[in-house]
Amino acid sequence: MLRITLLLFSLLFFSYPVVAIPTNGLIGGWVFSGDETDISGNGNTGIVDGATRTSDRFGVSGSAYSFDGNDKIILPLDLTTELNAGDPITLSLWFQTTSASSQILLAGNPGGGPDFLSLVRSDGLIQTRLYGGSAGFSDSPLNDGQWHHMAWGTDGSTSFYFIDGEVQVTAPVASTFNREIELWLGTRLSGDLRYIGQLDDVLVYDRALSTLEISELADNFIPEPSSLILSLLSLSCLCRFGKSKERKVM
Ligand SMILES: [Ca+2]
Ligand SMILES: [Ca+2]
Repeated sequence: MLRITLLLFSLLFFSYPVVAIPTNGLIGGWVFSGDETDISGNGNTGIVDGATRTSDRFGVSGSAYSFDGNDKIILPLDLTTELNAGDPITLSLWFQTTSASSQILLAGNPGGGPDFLSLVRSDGLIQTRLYGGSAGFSDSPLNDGQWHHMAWGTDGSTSFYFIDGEVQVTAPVASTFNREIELWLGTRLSGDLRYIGQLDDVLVYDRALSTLEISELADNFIPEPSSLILSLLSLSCLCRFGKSKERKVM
């Protein structure tokens, strides 16, 4: 009975991702698990305009959003009340695209400025900007139709940029600064650079996440079928071992 319970628990635990979202400093979070609630508790529910629900990277239906080139989602997080000029910030999201033209994943300053921007370019590289300066480019094209995690930000003086938990080329953060009243997914207010692809699990922090935290965010959200099998096998072996040990003692 114990063995069956453990196996059922193991199946449940390992077949679904280990959700390890750091909550310290989380000022906005949208994981789209059935709705657009802000999981930070700040109440900034996302406003969907045209984007449609789709399966996330685990195949769970209705847990991510698809953009067809005519859509956006507004995340009404008012950074003018959350941040002072030059404060640390981390932005994190997942995307999946095959786009081969310049398109916006996320844009702050929806009036057209470059702050808090992430953009897929025609060469498939993902460019980020932060506080008006370039935070860098991805090391390689990422418009391969696979889900990728990206996180970028600054500790207040040095910018950072990670793809799938690996550090990318970074650039100094510019001194210019605009705090945004909302962030947009899929386009700018001007309506240009509309995104075609999927987006999911957008997180905003008022601090710089550590390299370990970013790596864990990327890893813990990647389903690993091989480790699932290994885990089940090792658990099964452990149960067998425990059973035979019990017999010996008796
Ligand atoms: Ca999701
Ligand atoms: Ca649409």
